[in-house]
Amino acid sequence: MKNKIALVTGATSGIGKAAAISLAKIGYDIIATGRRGNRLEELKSELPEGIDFLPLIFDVRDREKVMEILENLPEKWKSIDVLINNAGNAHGIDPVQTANLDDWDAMMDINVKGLLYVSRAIIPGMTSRKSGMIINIGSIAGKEVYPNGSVYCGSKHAVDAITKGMRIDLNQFGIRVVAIHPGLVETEFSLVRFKGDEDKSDAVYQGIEPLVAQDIADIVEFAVTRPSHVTIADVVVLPTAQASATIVNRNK
Ligand code: NDP
Ligand code: 8X3
Repeated sequence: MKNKIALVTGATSGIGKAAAISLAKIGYDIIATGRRGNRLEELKSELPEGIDFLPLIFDVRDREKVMEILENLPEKWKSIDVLINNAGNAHGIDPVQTANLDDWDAMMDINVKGLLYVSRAIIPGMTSRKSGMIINIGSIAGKEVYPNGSVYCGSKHAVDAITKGMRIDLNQFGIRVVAIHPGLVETEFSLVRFKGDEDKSDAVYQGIEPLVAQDIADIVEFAVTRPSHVTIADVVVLPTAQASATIVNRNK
């Protein structure tokens, strides 16, 4: 029997990479996307034997390329069962009055518009087959707002709203739409946010036991392995040391 297919965006590191490996371990063939082709090659070497793998290198901001590549997938890869919209990052942490406009563009273009482009390319196949699952990786920043995070929080609130809208529009097709909203997860996320400053990045996780990418991949695996009448609609997951976006117990 043919394996099911999962497409994971942002599979070159962190949550996306862990989710791709977890789904491969339960028998999914994997389409993995990202801008860093060498990282996709590394991922291939970490997948179990017998799993087919299609690496796709593109920037989710590039609307034409996203549509061209995803609307013209090789025949074997056209029937995507699970789409994981994970690609995204925070860029900078600054007050609105001084924040960098390029950072704002990056967050809205990647976290919101990139997710939309990928979804728009994949959803018609799901509606025609009347099946599929979409998992959007939101954030605690999509449920709350914290100082100097207005635009990242705005982008993740948009992901929350778009997820709810997808669930409504796709309900008639039996497509399951899932949102997972993590708190602090130690990945390359903070290195990107702080533009490579390791001290600032490390400080984010100092004195706590943060979530790790595998914690989120475990929830992805749980969602996709539920029977077809069950949708895990909305999950907020925090490290135990974190009570809200801003309340973190660093006494450890
Ligand atoms: P990482 O920085 O480790 O991973 C981000 C992934 O997104 C990479 O694979 C990167 O690939 C991809 N990506 C970023 N920009 C683009 C782009 N323009 N085009 C294509 N791919 C892109 O961070 P995480 O794993 O932590 O982040 C994954 C998701 O989880 C994000 O949506 C993030 O907002 C969310 N999240 C993270 C939390 C955390 O604390 N870490 C908490 C809550 C949510 P490449 O650079 O190769 O293109
Ligand atoms: C990532 C978590 O708290 O940095 O989405 O916004 S946070």
